[in-house]
Formats: sequence, structure tokens, C-alpha cells
Amino acid sequence: MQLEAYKIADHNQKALEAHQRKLSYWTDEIANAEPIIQKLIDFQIAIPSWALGTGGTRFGRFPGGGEPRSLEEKIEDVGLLHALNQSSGAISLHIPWDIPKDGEAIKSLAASFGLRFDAMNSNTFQDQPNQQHSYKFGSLQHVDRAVRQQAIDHNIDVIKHGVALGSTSLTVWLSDGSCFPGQLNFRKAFERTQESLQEIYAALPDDWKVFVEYKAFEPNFYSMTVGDWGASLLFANKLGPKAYTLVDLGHHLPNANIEQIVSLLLMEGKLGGFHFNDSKYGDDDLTVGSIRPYQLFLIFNELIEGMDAKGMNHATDLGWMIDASHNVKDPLEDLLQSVEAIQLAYAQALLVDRSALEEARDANDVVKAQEILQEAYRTDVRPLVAEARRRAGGALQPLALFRQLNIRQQLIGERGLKTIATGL
Ligand code: LRH
Ligand code: MN
Ligand code: MN
Repeated sequence: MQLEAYKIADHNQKALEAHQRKLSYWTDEIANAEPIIQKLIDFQIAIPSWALGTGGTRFGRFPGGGEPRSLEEKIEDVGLLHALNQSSGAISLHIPWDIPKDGEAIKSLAASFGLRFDAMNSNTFQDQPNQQHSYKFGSLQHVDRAVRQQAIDHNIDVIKHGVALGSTSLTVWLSDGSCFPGQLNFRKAFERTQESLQEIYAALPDDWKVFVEYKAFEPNFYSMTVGDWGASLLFANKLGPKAYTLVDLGHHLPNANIEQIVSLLLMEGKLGGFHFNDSKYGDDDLTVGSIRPYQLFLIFNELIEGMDAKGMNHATDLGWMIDASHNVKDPLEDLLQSVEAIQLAYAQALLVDRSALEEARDANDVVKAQEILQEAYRTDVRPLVAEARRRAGGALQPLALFRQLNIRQQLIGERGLKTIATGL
């Protein structure tokens, strides 16, 4: 289904007066509202193709109905999100969960919804039917050269799919590691992984980047070969200028200071992109901003500081992606919430008075420094985000409109109640 523009216009018309009342505080009182609105309009967050269906857990799955049954329907779903919020203008594919059979046709279908293809994700953490070698004991790190080669070939194949779609980056996440002490020679596993990555790196087109995603644990529970930002940065540095670290917010040990990691990676010019989600315990893949919104704000605070220091373009110089899974919510509603949470944190971080903050730091005024951050964080920026959406042609209240239009019911009507999307 495609969302007609008049439905959004009708919704906005009805909500306009109340919206303008809230917005007037900004336009009357705040000097830099306009540049913030413009930055919000430019900022796009890629939706992962695997997050459009119900993920479940390893204990069970409760599909909600009307889930996309094909890549085409996934693109349609992201098109719906983008029509509603005008901020989800890209889709990130996982191969082989979503193999485009006809790259050209898929690319033009996506373009018809105003979507482009963000990072391509390879998968060497599961065995596929008819696969010659098993990844039970790893892929790029494997002791057997034939297994490594199979994983390298897969990554090169993913790059080819990406080229056909107009993507310009590859995300490599490896489940490689070990479950028990003694199982693995850490150094040799690292070196084999490095060699394998080097072969993948050699196959990257000139304008491509590779993102090395780290994760502290799961599915290996004693060691992960790319277990933290240190290991990822080592790989990225050894690989070369097209290689970067990717930060997934759920991939750290408890209480890690992610904002500091972000700051240092940016300083090194090696932060490539993000997988946004939220978590209370581990890789929970919960809705962005649902558990630790202040942490999200602090991360954006470092992102802006570090990107501005390097003259980077906020919208285009990093890969912004969501990586989520849904157990009890409608995936589309959840994704609307996640995108909005990212925009709110971004807008709040844009409000931080940076020169006052540096002054407070130089004066060792700890209280003032904290106040400056919290002043921005405690500001209600929802009218700014809504205004950015409205100006871009999106809905003032995307979630409310999604419900008013009974979009899920319509999707169930089209696709059926029992549908299972491919993915986790
Ligand atoms: C691993 C991960 C990685 C995968 C995705 C499905 O936990 O975050 O990004 O590609 O989940
Ligand atoms: Mn991830
Ligand atoms: Mn993850």
C-alpha cells in the first residue's frame, strides 16, 4: 500500500493550530531554531530489512500479522514509514535474508518510495541450506582455509548485490569467537580474521566503506574475536582508509561509557556508523530511547562535538541505522518510535551551548558543565522535530496517523494474518 499525500495533509491541517502554539515558543524565543529544523530535515535513518517483522526470542515468536512476505513488501513498509516521518529514507539489507533477485527492479521500486540502499550486511553466523562448509566454529577466523574462503566469497557476493542497488558500504558482523577457555588461540584467530577481512577489503569498490561491527558476547560466550571497539579499531586501522568501526549500542558490557568510545573513534577518524537500539541487559534490541534516553543524548552530544571538530556532514558522513527486534510491539510502530527518539536526542544535542560548556570545563566548573548538558536534555524539542517533519511533507504525529488510518489492519487485509518475515 502507498500512503496518499492528502491523508497526511488532512492530518496536519487538523493538528496545525495546536502544533503552532507549541512551536511559537521556539520561533519567538530561540535564536537557532531554524538551523536545527534544517538539520533535522536532512537527517535520515536507515531501517533494517530484518526489523519489519516480529523478531521474537529464542524461546518463542508471536507474529502480529500483515508482516512483509518479500523484499518488495519490506521496501513498501519502509516507504510507509518514510511517508509518515520523511526521515527513514534508506533501507539496510541483510544477505541472504533479503536477496534482490533483480537489482534494477528493486532499486527502482525503492526509488519510487524515495528510498536508497544503506549498508549491506553479510551473514556468516548461520549456516544456509546447501552451504558446503559449516560456520559452527567461526567463519573468517576458521582454522580451515576452505571455510574462510566460503565466508570471504559470501562477503564479496554481498558487495556485488550492493553495487547493483547503489549501496556504498558493507557491514561485517562476525559471531566468531569461542565458548570455552582453551578453544581458540586468540592471536591466531585474530590474524586469520585479519587476513580474511583483507581479501574482502580488496574487493571493495573505490567509493565503498567497510564497517567492522564489534560485540562483547553472544553467540560466543567466552571470547568474541571482534569483541570490543579496541579489536574493531585494530582491524580497521590494519585494513586501511576504507575501513571503519561500527557501534551497535547493545554490543557493550554493562555500563560501558559508549559516548566516550564514540568521541575517541571520531577523533581517530574511524567511526563509520551506528546501529541504534536500546537495552537494559545485553543485546536486547529494544526501541531506541526506551531505556536510557539520557545516554542516547550524551552519545549525540559527542557525535556533534566530534563531527563538527572535523567539519563532517552530520547527515552523510556516518552510516545511521537502526538495529532492532520486536517481540511485543507492532514493528512499524516501534520503528516510528525509534526514529523519533533518535531525532529528539539529536535535536537536544544540537541545543547544547558548546562554548559555555568548554568555558565551564576550562574553569573546572563541574556543576555548570552538568547544568549545560541537562538544560539541553530537559528541553522539550518535540515541536521542532514535528515541524521538521511537516516541512518535509511528513505527518505532525506519525504514530497517531498510523493508528487513525488503520494501516496495520490494511496490511493484514492485503497480506494475511499469518505472515512470517525473513530475518532473526
Ligand atoms: C548482531 C547484530 C548484527 C547483525 C544483526 C542481525 O547482534 O547486531 O548487526 O547483523 O544483529
Ligand atoms: Mn547490529
Ligand atoms: Mn546486535
